[in-house]
Amino acid sequence: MAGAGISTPSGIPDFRSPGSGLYDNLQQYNLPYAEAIFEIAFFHHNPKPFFALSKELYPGNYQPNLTHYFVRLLHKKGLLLRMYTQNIDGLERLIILQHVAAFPFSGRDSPRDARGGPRYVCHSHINLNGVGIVKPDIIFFGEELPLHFFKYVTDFPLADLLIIMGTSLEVEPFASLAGAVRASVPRLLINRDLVGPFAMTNSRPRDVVLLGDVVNGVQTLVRVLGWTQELDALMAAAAEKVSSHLAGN
Ligand code: CNA
Repeated sequence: MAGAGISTPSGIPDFRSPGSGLYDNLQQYNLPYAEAIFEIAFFHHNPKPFFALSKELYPGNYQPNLTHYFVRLLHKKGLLLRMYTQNIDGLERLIILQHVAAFPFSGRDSPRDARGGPRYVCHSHINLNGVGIVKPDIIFFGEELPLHFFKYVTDFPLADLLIIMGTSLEVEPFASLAGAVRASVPRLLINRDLVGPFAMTNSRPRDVVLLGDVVNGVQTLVRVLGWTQELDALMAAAAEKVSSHLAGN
């Protein structure tokens, strides 16, 4: 399970980190309150702030970091059942360019998102002063979750390890997925602060926490597993492929 914290090392601000998080830096958009920028009702009323922000996230502006490649390595080793991400930056998609058809990513792939960004589909045409607005295929606050989210019902009981990285576990129903693995299954949190069940008295005996920067945490785990060289090689090869893809070769 992942959140905005896995992309801050790529330079993309998260929501809630004090000072650097988006919620502390939205003054320019003149919003009634910070969350409005991701609310469907507000988007219908005024989509401009969302589009201004999402232009920032346009593919090519940011690159995947070691945490994304770690997920790729898990997949390569046949150890990844599925990645559940809350992120809209598309960096997970960017690392799967070579394996689009095979990666069990909890999203849908289409030729148009091959550059890694969210798909822009004609979900709903909203009539705003006579102008049709195309809504990106991401889930806003206040929208129904897509059907593929509910794969968790069969995925989570099958898991024998749950890794949670870079999320405040504040947003439901995503946050509650952490409780959907079997009680005997170890849960590893790699995050700057204690969140969700890890911060509560109902944490489980097999819970493990690597507090601090997510890249350092993942590097530590990878070192203990003896995978450092393999991850380095994967990153070098993939980064080369990504840059030549973005350059249009
Ligand atoms: P959040 O609520 O902002 O929480 C981020 C968590 O990650 C916090 O606990 C931080 O302490 C932690 N964190 C941040 N940077 C690091 C770091 N370098 N090392 C370790 N821990 C770190 O974000 P969530 O994802 O939990 O909230 C869900 C929202 C955020 C979803 O609706 C997303 O769409 C939305 N979001 C996505 C992006 C993106 O796509 N990159 C950016 C900002 C917000």
